[in-house]
Amino acid sequence: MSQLDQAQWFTEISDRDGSAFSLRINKKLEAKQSPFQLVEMYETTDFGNLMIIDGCTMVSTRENFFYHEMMSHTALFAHPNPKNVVIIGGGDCGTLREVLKHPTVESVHQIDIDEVVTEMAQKYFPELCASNQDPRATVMFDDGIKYMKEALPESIDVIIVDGTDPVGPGEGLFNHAFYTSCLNALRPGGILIQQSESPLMHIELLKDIRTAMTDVGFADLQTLPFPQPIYPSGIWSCTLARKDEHFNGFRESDVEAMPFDTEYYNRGIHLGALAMPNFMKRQLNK
Ligand code: SPD
Repeated sequence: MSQLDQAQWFTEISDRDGSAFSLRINKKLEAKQSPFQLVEMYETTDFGNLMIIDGCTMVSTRENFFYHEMMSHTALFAHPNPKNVVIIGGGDCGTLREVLKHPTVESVHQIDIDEVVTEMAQKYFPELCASNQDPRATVMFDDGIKYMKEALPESIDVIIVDGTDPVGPGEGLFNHAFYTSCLNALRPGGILIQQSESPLMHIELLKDIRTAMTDVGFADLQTLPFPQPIYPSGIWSCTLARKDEHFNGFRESDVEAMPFDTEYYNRGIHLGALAMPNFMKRQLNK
């Protein structure tokens, strides 16, 4: 159970990074120990509602758009015609909502192992769950690793891995076996996108992710950094991996004409994220 200090601050201490991040809390809303993890909900003074899983910040009302938009639109606009999408994890449904904004998308299957996360999101982040009843969406609670292993070969255009950190239930989403299942399930030209932690603090992990994706046969990778105010270091990343083709830009004119609103994502942001900062280039040998 997370401890608040006397002045009601929640602090995520990130031992592996030698850093900590705090948010001031109005009140605790609810906490549930699921069979997989401890899910806690708080009302903050300035960031709206806050979901914490096993002591780590996951989602806040105020800033989740950075993460959810970068995890969805970068991959969907890099694909020429995404129709069938799978989300592994994603139980708060914020990524699902963004994916369903795309008119080309015909089906989205979301597989999160933990129903409690979605239960809490429906209660405390109803705006993120606003599209859950879309007829194109199927929300399932199951083992995403098993789902990908059993997926029909060449049946999916975009796979989005919106998991927790690579500890606990999220661990198996960061290895060769899982990436092989994803590669097999993607259609030619298909794209896997995964949350790939902080490029500042977790570069070794990021290198391992990229190496494993290349090892299993993905043809091309892109790692895009983006602001992430409530995660350790404040900068985060997603890594896109393309099956058997190199990335060829993204559908810039479709982004300019997109028939929906975003808070962060636009053509310039996507172009800017592709311009990898020098510290990342050096570390990733790009
Ligand atoms: N350090 C926390 C990393 C969590 C990434 N996933 C968040 C889920 C938001 N949909």
